[in-house]
Amino acid sequence: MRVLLCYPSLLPGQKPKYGLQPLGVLYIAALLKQHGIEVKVLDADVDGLTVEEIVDRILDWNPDLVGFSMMTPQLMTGLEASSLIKQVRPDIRIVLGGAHIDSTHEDVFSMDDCFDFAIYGEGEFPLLEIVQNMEKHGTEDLEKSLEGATNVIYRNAAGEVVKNASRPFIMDLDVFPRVDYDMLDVSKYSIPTMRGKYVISMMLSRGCPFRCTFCDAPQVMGKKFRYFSQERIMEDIQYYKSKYDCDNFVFKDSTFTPNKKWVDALMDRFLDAKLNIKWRCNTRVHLVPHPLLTKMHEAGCYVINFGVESGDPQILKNIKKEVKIEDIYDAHARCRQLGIRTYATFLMANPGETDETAQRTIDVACGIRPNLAMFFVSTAYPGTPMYEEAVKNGYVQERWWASPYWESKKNSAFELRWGWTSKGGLKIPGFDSEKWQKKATRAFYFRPFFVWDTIMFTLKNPYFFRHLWNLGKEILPIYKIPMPWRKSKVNELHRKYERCPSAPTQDYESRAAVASK
Ligand code: B12
Ligand code: SF4
Repeated sequence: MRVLLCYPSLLPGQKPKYGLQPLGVLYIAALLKQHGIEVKVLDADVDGLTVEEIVDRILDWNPDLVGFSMMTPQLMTGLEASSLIKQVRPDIRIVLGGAHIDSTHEDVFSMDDCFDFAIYGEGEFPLLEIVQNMEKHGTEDLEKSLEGATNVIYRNAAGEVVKNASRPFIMDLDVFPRVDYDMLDVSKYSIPTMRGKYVISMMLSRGCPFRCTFCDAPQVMGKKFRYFSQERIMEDIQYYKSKYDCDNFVFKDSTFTPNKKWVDALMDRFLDAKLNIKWRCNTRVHLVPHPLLTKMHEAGCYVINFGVESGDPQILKNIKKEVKIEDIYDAHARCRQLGIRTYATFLMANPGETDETAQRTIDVACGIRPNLAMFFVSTAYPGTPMYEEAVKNGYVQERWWASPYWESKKNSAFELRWGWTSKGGLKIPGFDSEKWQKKATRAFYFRPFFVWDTIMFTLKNPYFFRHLWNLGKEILPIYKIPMPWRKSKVNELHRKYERCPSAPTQDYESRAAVASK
């Protein structure tokens, strides 16, 4: 059995400057490989592949089963690629999985029939079970392979959508084999907040117990924290460090520090082993007490991404962020004092947002002086409490993801990629989110302190010049500064995808002929 797992492009045809390894498909691939199954991973996003290029690469490898991993922005691209594959090679089985499926389950079956089945929740063991069944029974008799498999949704012979029983989340993450980054080209993965030509991303835990209304993470990975053992974490880091000659790591855990004792013990291990790595994590401002933060810094913590979201206490309440404005200031000040760099993310257009609350967010963003900041529009991702609220109040269209994701044809690639105009962005009456995003970005990045601080940092750390250049090139087009040397294919591509995903798109007959040879 040959299985190809694809992470579709977020913005087809537009190669991003930055990216992180897609861990979902890598974990599934690692387990399949451990069981002797031939498996390939295609990260179409990091290469900015168009849908046709994705299909070409998949057909070239001639798999028996293709899996598409989908966050909501990747849904249409995944469906479109599935539809093209099915036109040419209806015998190839197609499975969908990922955050969008984890939160919407059978919904996708009402959108299209260009795929064979979907898996919700943690995909490793359910997919392994099905692939092993397929090895026994062949891929033709699909129902036989899916019968009794957990977390699977499919159409039976009568055309009814069947959802099998689910399995609980895996509590002991050590059962998962180590991810093999050789399945991708490690050198393609970097982010602007980190040093080094490339980074290795890892997830040391899964799950998040917090209740932020805009976030899909608790739906995707559950509300309970689950960990890899610290012995395993140490082995993996040391292995990757020496194998890839890389000392820059990104810990993608939803929230890194809620269990302070656990982190404290892990930091002791980092220090005892003289790991000497630089790493980045995500956490909340009230979860970094000073002794722990100091130890994290000593153990190589280079950047923390704080989800600040808003500078207005009532908005923070509305979105159930449950942090205080004092904590936001305090955490950033202590990081600066210790020399930990900070990246703060904000949401605009939250329920209750007004010009005054947005101005407060800008004031806080500039006041806390993070090293980088990003201002997103609150998006009603399916399955989140924010989605329910937004539909009820008419802030978004119900099932907005069933039509093309991108809202406008006029935006830059940066704006599209980061959801400035997605259909799921909240439209709060009387609030112009695009105007405020631009205002906030300008207020933050054109501040004398930011400019001075960044110049000084870049002089001491010349590696940052490359990122500064890239970020400048991404951010400046937002203000419509003419950049004649910069060609954008985005508008054109956009128009192309504004149609039903299963509509035939181009003549694939010649390819069919090639495939049948
Ligand atoms: C790290 C991360 C990122 C990183 C890296 C993305 C990457 N290449 O991996 C960055 C920072 C770039 C990112 C960005 C975005 N992200 Co993000 N991200 C995450 C985060 C924190 C962890 C993802 C992860 O690596 N998980 C670990 C692996 C093991 O789990 P997994 O991916 O869920 O995969 C499992 C299952 O889903 C399933 N599965 C996955 N794929 C497949 C495929 C098949 C065939 C099968 C059968 C099963 C299956 O099995 C996997 C293994 O158990 C999650 C939150 C969370 N804690 O889950 C959000 C999350 C996935 N992101 C989310 C979103 C929306 C985004 C953005 C689109 C937001 C935006 N502003 O537009 C951006 C855009 C992406 C971009 N521009 O590149 C949402 C997705 C919600 C949704 N319904 O789509 C999440 C859930 C957080 C949230 N905000 O609610 N993200
Ligand atoms: S935003 Fe962060 S803390 Fe809040 S629920 Fe999502 S992952 Fe958890």
